[in-house]
Order: sequence, then C-alpha cells, then structure tokens
Amino acid sequence: MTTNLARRTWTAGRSTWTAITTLTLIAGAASSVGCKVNPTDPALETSSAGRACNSPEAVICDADDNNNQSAVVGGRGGYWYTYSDMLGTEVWPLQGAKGGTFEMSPGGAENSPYAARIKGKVAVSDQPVQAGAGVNFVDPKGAYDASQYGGISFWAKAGPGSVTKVRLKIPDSLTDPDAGKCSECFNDFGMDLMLSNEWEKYIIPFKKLTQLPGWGKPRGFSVNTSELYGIQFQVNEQDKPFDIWIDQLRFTGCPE
Ligand SMILES: [Ca+2]
Repeated sequence: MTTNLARRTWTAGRSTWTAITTLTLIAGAASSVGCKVNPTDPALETSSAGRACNSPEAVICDADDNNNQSAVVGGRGGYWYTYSDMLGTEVWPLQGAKGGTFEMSPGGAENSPYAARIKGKVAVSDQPVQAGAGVNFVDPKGAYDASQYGGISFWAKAGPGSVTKVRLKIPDSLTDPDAGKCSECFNDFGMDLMLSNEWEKYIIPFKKLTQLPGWGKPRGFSVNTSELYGIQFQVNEQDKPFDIWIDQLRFTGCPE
C-alpha cells in the first residue's frame, strides 16, 4: 500500500514537473510556480535558504577523508550507513546489521577525490521494499539543531543503468523512532529527486520538504529543523538496479 502510494505520488510529481518545465520555457520563472522547487535551479544559489555558506562549519561531509564519518565540525561528526528491507534487496556497502561498514568511493564531484556511493538491486515483493544510504548528524545518534540554516546542498548522480529516482529524506523528531514521538514512523520530510548520469548540484530548502501523503502518525506541517537526525537517500523501484552517488553535502542559507 505504501509503495503504491509512493509510486502514484511520484507519477503525479513528474506530471507537475513537465508542466513546470514547459512554463519555464514560456515564462522563465520555474521557481515561482506553486510550491514546487527545481532543486537544480541555479537561482536557488542566490535565495536566502539556498545560498552557499562560507563557514567551514556548514560542511556536512565531503567524503574526501575517505572514511565513514561526516565532518567533525559544528558539534557534528555522525557516521554513514546503508540500510535495506529484509525482503531480498541487496546493497553495497553492506549494511551494519549484516556486518558491513560504510566506505567511500573514488571519483567525487567537483573534481574531488571521493564520494559516497551505494549500489545494488531492489527486491520484488508485495511489501514495501527499499535500500538507502544515510548519515547521522551526531554520534551517538541524536537530534541536531540545524535551525540556523535554510537548507542543504549536495552533488548527486546515478550510474549507467541505474534507477534515477531517489527520495531525499531528513528524519526529524516527529518521524525518527529514536525520538519516541511517532507511532507510525519513517515518513520523513523529504523530496523526490530525478538524478541524471552526470554530477549535478542540488539545493534543497528545508521549507520545501514534505511528507508522503496518506501515512505516518503523527504528521507535521514542516520538518523540525531544530531536531534533525540525519540525511538519507532512498531508492525503492522493485526489481531495478541502482548505483547512486552523493557528495559535497553542506548546509545552505547561513544567517547573514
Ligand atoms: Ca568529495
């Protein structure tokens, strides 16, 4: 049921996207259409929520230390991990529950040496299936106050033959079970992304994140930026291979 809802939502989103693209050609004003945002729109670079931060503390992880820990700055330093369903989905690097440890891959964005990469294949099931990578903000895992920032940016691409649809998820105190508030957890505020096979920069204003419709208890109006747990990138297309690259994660929209 959840998977069907997600798929329907994505289909609707893609239709909207086509409409936005068309309007862009006509009016050149994609960012002003409705509530949708094009996360690769360069105009976000100059928006209050999306502009780059100069502070070194805004670097979440550039992967270039070639280890499984995010940048140890700003009271952070959480670790990367992978996850999957228990229904046959395979993911590399192997998830911790199966004895694996996350590792970075050579060939980062912006000509940097390393990036986070996950690859594998999503299983076929009548239950929801998924695989993903995530990074916690702090270690041990806990809430992090990111309310001084307006959003995040990162670079991403899909390898040849990979699915290109990825859902960005930002677990917060309402949706992460570790916060103890949700009875139906994991419907994190997020955004569906359509990656290309080339590195592209994505800018995600926090206020543009939404939950998937139809499930999750309780549900919120917006992500709680004062209590964020991490960032996840998830694929869920059944019977499809994935090869997803993420790099140069940063906070955006620092206070001036
Ligand atoms: Ca990098």
